[in-house]
Formats: sequence, C-alpha cells, structure tokens
Amino acid sequence: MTRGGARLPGTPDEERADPIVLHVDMDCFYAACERRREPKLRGEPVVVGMGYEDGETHGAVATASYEAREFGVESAQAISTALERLPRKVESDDPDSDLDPDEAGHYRPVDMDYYQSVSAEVKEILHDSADVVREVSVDEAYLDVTDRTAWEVAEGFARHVKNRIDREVGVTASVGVAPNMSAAKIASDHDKPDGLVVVEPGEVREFLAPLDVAELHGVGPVTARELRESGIETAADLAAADRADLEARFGERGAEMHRRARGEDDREVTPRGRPKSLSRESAFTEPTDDAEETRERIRTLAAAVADRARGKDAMYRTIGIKAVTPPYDVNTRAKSLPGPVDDPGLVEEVALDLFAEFDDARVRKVGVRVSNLSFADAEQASLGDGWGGADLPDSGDRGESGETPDSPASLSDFGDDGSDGPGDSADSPESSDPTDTADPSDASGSESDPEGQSSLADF
Ligand code: DCP
Ligand code: MG
Repeated sequence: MTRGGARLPGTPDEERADPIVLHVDMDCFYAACERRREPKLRGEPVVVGMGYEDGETHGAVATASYEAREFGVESAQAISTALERLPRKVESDDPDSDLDPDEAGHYRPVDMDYYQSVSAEVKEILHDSADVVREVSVDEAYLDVTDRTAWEVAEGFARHVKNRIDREVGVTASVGVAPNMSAAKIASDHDKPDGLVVVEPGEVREFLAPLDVAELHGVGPVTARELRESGIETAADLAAADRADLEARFGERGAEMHRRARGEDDREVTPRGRPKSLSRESAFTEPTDDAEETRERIRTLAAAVADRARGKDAMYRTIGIKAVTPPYDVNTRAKSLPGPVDDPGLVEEVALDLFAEFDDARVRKVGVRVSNLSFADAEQASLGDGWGGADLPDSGDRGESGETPDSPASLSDFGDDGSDGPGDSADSPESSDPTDTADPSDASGSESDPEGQSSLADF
C-alpha cells in the first residue's frame, strides 16, 4: 500500500513524510461506561466484575477505576480479593451502615452490550478523524493520520480527537502520537489516565530509552526476566545489545525486540474492524431433503444477516448462499446487485432464489452471506435492473427472527473474510479482547462456533 497525498513542506519528492500514528486507548473503559450512565459514580472507586452479580462475591475484576486501583484492586483479580481491599459500598441510605464512604467502592456486573454501544460511538469519531483505522479491541485503536495533519500541529490534532470523544461520548481516552505503531502504543500508556503524549520523529529512541524492557511491545514477563538476568533492564540496554546475540537466544523475536527498542517499526497501520462480508450458517441435526424446512431456515438466516448488516450500518451489493450436501460438499452461489442496498426482503428473496437449485438436494448445512459491503454514505441503488422490480416487499420479520433464539440449530458465522493486514503476524504484540466482536477476521470471535470455523475457508 502506498500512502499518497500530503508531504511535509520541504520534504524531497522521493521521500515520504514520517507517518503520524495515533494510538487511542480508553481509560478504565468498562468503569467509564458505567459512570456515563450513572453519574453518581464519577470520582468514586468503581469495580466492574466479570461473572459478578450484585451483592455476590464470585467473579473476577474486568477493570477498576483509578480510584479503586489506589486500593490495590486490579484487572483479573478475584472479586473476593477485591472486596477484601475495597469493601462494597452500601448502596442504600441505611443509617446503620458504619462503612466509611471513602473506604468503599461501587461494584457492577459487566454489561458488554452497553460497552459495545459506547465503543461504537467512539469508533465513529475515530473513523471520522482518520482514513485508516485499525480497531484492536473494544477500547483501543490505531489511526494513521499522516494525510490529515502534519507533525507541527499533530498535538493539536490529537487533542481535538481526544476532546471530541470526551464531549460527544462522555468517556476519556488516552492518546499517544508517534511515527510508528509500537511507539504510539507506549505513548498512549505513558501518562494514563487522560494522557496525551507526542513522540516526534527522531525522538523515539530517546523516549523509549529509560523504559523497563517489560514495557516494550512484544516483551512478555518471561522474556523480560531473562533479559534482566543478563543485565538488560531498560530499552536503552536492549537497544545497545548485540543483535546477533539476541537472535541466538530468542530467534527472530530477538531481532524484533532489538529493532523495537531502537524505535524501529515499519509496520503500516492497516484497517481492521470493518468486515468485508457478513454471514450466518446453520447445520441440520440430520441431512434433510425437506425443501420447506430448508427454505424456512434460509429465511431465518437471511433475516439474521440483514439484521446484522443494519446493526453495523453496512450496505451490501452481493448476496450469496451456501449449501453443504453430503458427504461434505460445499456449494456456493452469489448474485451481485447494481449498487449497495440495505434491504432485508431482498436478501431473503435472492437467497431463496439462489437456493432453488438445491430444492431437491439433501443438505446438511445452509448459509446466507452478504458481501461487497460499504459503510460510508453510499447511495442506495434502485432495485430494478433484473432484480425483481423496485417494489419487493420487506419481509417485515427482521427483528424477531434475526435473534432466532429457538432455532433448532444455533446460527454461526460462516467465513466472514474481514480484511487483515500483514501486520497481523502471530507474534503481533497487540492486546486482544476476547469479548470484542468488531473484528470478524478473528476466528475466535464470539459469534463463531466450531462449525463456523471449520468452514472459514469455504466461502
Ligand atoms: N478487560 C477485561 N479483562 C482484563 C483486562 C481488560 O475484561 N483482564 C476489559 C475491561 C477493560 C477493557 O477490557 O475496561 C479495556 O482493557 P484495558 O487493558 O484498556 O483496561 P482499561 O481500559 O480498563 O484501563 P486503562 O485505563 O489502563 O486502559
Ligand atoms: Mg483501556
């Protein structure tokens, strides 16, 4: 990928401007979301528990507000431990309560749907601020804003993004600005919470030098301990170490660490987080040749896919189906529209039409997919042009059947082929949030099941 457009004044034609990368990471994100809808929690210690229920002691800490962290509460800790360090605030106005209010915290269970909706509002601002956004998790993203600003004013640009998140969404982000991804990530963490740290080109190595090796991208606790044992404690030590030695000890990863410690990271920010396609599939308990049963299943899947597309503000230009026939033959068919649409009725109609070919076949599994997605303010094409006329009825059952809670087999994705860049090597030192569903290229996404994953390459 080449980066076109703006160059810094005075930059020779052959040279590209130094990339301007922003790393945005929300502060105590789940707790910040809870505070947004419950303002009395502002400034208070707040603990959000995974697997926690009101009044109970089970579960683990997902995150804690910075006030709660002062008491030694931290992510991944057992709630029971957190409660020992920070007792639960008595939420009623019980006059018998003798808890000192300053020594107690508010405990809340995880509400992922709500955090996802807040995250979507933040991501909207990020996509508005940059041409290239790499969404890493529910609360973290990289932006390449090289073409949107210049180093001389990059701090103001980043502050503007940060302020918009604060003002328009009501949660706080810490932002790092640097000429590469790993430095930007370290910068965003450097002055949390409410941080804004700019590392200019030429200053990266100096910025990293005093940091503990454990703070570097890609250096885990075990590696950090090994490095320390040989006297390498800081990024400066690592940068000064012999690359061949590091390679001998840690393989290619050793060379990578060495480069990172020297501030070298030429990975480009590649977009992620917006799927290329959306699909759902469903297996029958036994292969079936009951055309009405399969058609009913197709209708359900079509509605679910259209619903998901609408939920993601996606329009689609291609509608496809998949039919798996015994023993395990995967058949796919697709039709493309003249332009992008958001039309659940059309998804159903086209899917059924494509499926007619398999009406007499025994099928094991069926799927519906929409692809050729567009997310911007694309115009909705007219539905004429050989697509059954412009007056196709809306199926009208989108909302209900989209959920399919009692579908005989669970629905799963089938091979959403979200784009993914070369930066995604197995050792990509990024955080990943198991609850994040924004990245459909991640086969472990929560909407996939083993069935769905087994067919990832099929469609
Ligand atoms: N999370 C989780 N379990 C963990 C770590 C994090 O469930 N072990 C969730 C809760 C966090 C969210 O992911 O709010 C984002 O993770 P971060 O590591 O960015 O942590 P926070 O945003 O909570 O805090 P910080 O201000 O340090 O970024
Ligand atoms: Mg965070």
